[in-house]
Amino acid sequence: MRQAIRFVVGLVLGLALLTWITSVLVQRTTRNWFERDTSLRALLVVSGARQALSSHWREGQSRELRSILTEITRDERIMAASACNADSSLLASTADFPPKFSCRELAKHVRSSPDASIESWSAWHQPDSLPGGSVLVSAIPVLDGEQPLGFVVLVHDLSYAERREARTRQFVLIAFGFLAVAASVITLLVARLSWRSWSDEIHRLARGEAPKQPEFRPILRDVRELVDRIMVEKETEMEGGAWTPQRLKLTLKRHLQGEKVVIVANREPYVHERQADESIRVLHPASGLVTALEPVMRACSGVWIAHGGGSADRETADRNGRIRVPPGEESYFVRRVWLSKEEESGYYYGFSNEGLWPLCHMAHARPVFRSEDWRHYQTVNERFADAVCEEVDSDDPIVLVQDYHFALVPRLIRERLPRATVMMFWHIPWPNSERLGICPWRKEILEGMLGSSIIGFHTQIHCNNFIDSVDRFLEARIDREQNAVVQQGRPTLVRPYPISLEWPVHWLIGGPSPEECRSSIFADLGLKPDALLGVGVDRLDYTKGVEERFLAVESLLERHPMFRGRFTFVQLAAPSRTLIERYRQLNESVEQVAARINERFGQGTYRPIILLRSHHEPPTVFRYYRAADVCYVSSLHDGMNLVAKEFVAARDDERGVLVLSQFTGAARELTEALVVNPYDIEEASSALATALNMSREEQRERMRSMRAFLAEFNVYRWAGRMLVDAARLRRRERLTGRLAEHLVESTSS
Ligand code: ADQ
Repeated sequence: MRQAIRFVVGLVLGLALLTWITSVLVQRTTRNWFERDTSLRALLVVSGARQALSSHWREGQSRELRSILTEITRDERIMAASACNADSSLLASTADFPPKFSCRELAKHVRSSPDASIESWSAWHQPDSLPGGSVLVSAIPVLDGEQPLGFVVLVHDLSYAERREARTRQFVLIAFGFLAVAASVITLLVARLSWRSWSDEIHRLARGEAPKQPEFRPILRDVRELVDRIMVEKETEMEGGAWTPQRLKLTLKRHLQGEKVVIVANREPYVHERQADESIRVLHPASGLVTALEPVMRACSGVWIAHGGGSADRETADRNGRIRVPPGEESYFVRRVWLSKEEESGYYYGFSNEGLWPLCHMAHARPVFRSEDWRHYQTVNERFADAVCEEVDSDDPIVLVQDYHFALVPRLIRERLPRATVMMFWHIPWPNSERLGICPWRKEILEGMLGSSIIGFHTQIHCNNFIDSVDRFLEARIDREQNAVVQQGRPTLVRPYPISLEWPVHWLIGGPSPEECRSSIFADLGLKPDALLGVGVDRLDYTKGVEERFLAVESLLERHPMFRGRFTFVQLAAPSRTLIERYRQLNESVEQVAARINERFGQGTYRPIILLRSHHEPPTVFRYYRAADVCYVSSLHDGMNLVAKEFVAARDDERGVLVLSQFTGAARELTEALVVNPYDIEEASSALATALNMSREEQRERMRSMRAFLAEFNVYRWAGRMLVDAARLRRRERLTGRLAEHLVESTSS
């Protein structure tokens, strides 16, 4: 609009200049015409009276000449006339002839012809002015045969020409003024109309509606991206950059109209277990997934659908399997799905953990695929999809499907609720396509996952592996620019969302100080005050590299005798998947390795490795983190690994060193850790030695930097980014839906 106004101002100024030039030209041209007409008229008048004039002139009859001149001035445009002799003397003149035009003066002009001879006399006309206005003076020679008698002077009134010029100028001005106004109004009107239609279209696009004018379609994506970016920037500005539960709630409200979130996960966040004394205890399972998602759920509310596996789960839930959690806070529901022993065995232990888990982790365990397990996996996935449909209260719910236990659920939900926003997060690595080829049901798994709107992995490498797998095994279009897989026109975005922890971790609030933790843990473990403590916290899983970790401790004591008798490594190991043979073997071998090393380097009550093989509740786990000098995470392959992040989060005293396997997703983010190859036992043991010898200054610097990273990149940001992306996609899908409807309508009409 401002541009249109600028244009109009320019237009008016231009027209004003044009008007001025035009009026000057018009004035000159009309003046020339008038002068020429008047001169011609003078010649006609004089030649008409020539005979009478010359006869009286010859006789010198000035009275008669005067009356002829008076007769001539009856013409209303001839004001006065005179007759001048050839010698420039006045012969006769009308009464009011202006003395200004004397014969002598005029004779100069009349004779100003090149040879200045009397024969060359010719008519002369010159504009001049009198007090009453401008006049044209004409001097026309009068001849008697060849003999010049003198000349007649006529003074023509040109004021009428001036009046006409003024009127013409007025007309020109009015015409141009009208033109300027009309052009300005039209310009402003056109600008306004097109601005309105543009802004209407932009509003429609921003609201996610289909554009009315087809030419707007190409800019649809640009506008949408711009709007999204502005919204995200605005949000970041408003919230000062930090992601908190409140901000996550706000984001959910703003982007998803506060709709409730449905989570589908195998593991429930609160397990009710009946104890030996018949009392019921609530346990927090040792699971990275639960650690990350539980704070998100507390912030968002909604329903968490999970397998009810606790011995007292049934009796604590209502008849629909629902229970409000967290105990005492009750901000969301857990909906428990009951599975038979066979189902649990086939779906969970069999296909998920003997098939998919080793398939996705490069930890040299051979995947086992049984048709029986696959059938259970399909049935259980259907059961969970049914549970989702029972729990949702709209036809376009937001469902977060978690992990490799539910690869088929996204498609099953999509079939039942086509408008749902389904996000699948795969918490473990995704193998390369060659490795995925081992799985007999790779196509079904990929198809199942592609029912999602967004599929998230911890790292870009896993996203790339997934897209390559789709490219290799399915008929689908890969949109490399968008990192999306498109099937039947519907895209599934594939994005990295590195998972993290709540910040601050609520288990630490009001808990004991690092000094208190250290003294109580030292007392519990019977350590000397000058002892050095290393800690490892894991589910007992072969991917976590616990054996390699113990071997690194052994190598440390072997190569650095100064630590013998002084360094103790405590391993909290939660038994996991113990029904699987490979895990039973692991339990045994870990125990054996620890015993062998303790045998080799133990003295008196000193044991270099303390293996605490049981589940520990989070407050205990955090006490260990806070008491330790070093934490060693030695995973052979790990999607992210939250233990590494928990250790950093626990150290608000900025002490302690993290030694971290390069094969964890966390190693890409916690770059100030001592990053090692856990297979390289010597390198790992050197890193342990470096950690134990590290100055407090260096420990502080490294810890401070990692803590700053975790404070910013916390789990609320993780969930927020995913949900904002989901909201964006939802708007896009709604828009595409409307666009499709619009296109159908316009083609049918
Ligand atoms: P997990 O393999 O379960 O998760 P991880 O990220 O290491 O693993 O988290 C384990 C969680 O269990 C931590 O919160 C830890 O405190 C807890 N824990 C471990 N041992 C315990 C014990 N003995 N007693 C009590 N609690 C214990 C999967 C992927 C990971 C990914 C997470 C989250 O394998 O790569 O980081 O999901 O996406």
